[in-house]
Amino acid sequence: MSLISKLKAVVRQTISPPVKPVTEFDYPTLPWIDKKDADIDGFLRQREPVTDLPYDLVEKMRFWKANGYVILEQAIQTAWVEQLWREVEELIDQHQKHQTLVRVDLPAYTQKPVQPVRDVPKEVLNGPYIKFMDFHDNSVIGKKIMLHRNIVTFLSAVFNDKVIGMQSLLFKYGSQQATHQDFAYVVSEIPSHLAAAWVALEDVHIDSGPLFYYPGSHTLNKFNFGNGIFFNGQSTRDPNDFANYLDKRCQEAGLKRKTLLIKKGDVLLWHAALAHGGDEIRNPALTRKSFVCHYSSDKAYRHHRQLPTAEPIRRTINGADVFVNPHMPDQEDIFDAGKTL
Ligand SMILES: O=C(O)CCC(=O)C(=O)O
Repeated sequence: MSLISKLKAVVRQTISPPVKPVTEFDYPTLPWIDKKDADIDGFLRQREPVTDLPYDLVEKMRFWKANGYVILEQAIQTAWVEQLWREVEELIDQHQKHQTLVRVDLPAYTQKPVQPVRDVPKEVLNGPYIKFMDFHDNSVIGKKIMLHRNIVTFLSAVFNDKVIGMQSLLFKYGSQQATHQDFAYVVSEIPSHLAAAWVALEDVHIDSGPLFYYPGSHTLNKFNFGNGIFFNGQSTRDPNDFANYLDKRCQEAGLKRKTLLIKKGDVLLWHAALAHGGDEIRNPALTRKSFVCHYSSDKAYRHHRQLPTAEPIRRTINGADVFVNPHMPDQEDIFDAGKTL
């Protein structure tokens, strides 16, 4: 590069305006159902009709648009839910053998909250403030639940695209997490192309720290972390500010907080911007076993978040994909009893 071109580049860099922070979802790339004139009946008329669903797709899509969530009752067969939990118990029991990552939100772990389960004592893994991360990588039944037909049929209609399972979390106890919206933390290439499933692995007791959520909150104006709508190292405001903003805005907008008291095998699906969190655990003896999966669309999630430079290896179930964990390919599907279910 000549000296003149170098100088020109420096001048361009100095005078170019700073990148504007993102303060809202980009309207043109919103999932079609989130646009003002979304015609749900027209959309479904143009698609192959889906039969044998345990719910009414049109009715659920209308409900989703208005409320930002749906509940699919008895969407996952009991044998699958029980197999997944047996594997989690085995993971905890035989933790010395396993590399699955776990997030521990306890004071002793603040320096290094994410660790392989083999490095965390069994008593800690068996207690609260624990999130097992991406166990679906290791488990066939985890993948089959994540990409269950009853879930991906609904979400592929919402995105009008192939569904991609992005990540998952497993909980034995309630999270007690403050109110939040997932797009701030789980970011795909098109941030509005995000949805989540909360699969009840047992009946939820009101004192176990159930999930709570604000129906209709998916259309509220977004919180600004000081550097836009995503929480990261440059943010000047934190998750507590986010929670306070959301609780206040929901109250001002007259949105009522609901508590999720669903049964084993039921599923809550929620929108990228539904405000939700984990309620206080009022009885510490009560578990609240649950499997949370996050999804995006094929258009918006092209690469594994931990290796964006490589072409992902895909596993396809019910027309939806999940990517093999590029850092632990030898650990993929080591829990394989789900193959025969
Ligand atoms: O299950 C919970 O208590 C919280 C889960 C949650 O908020 C999330 O994964 O986004």
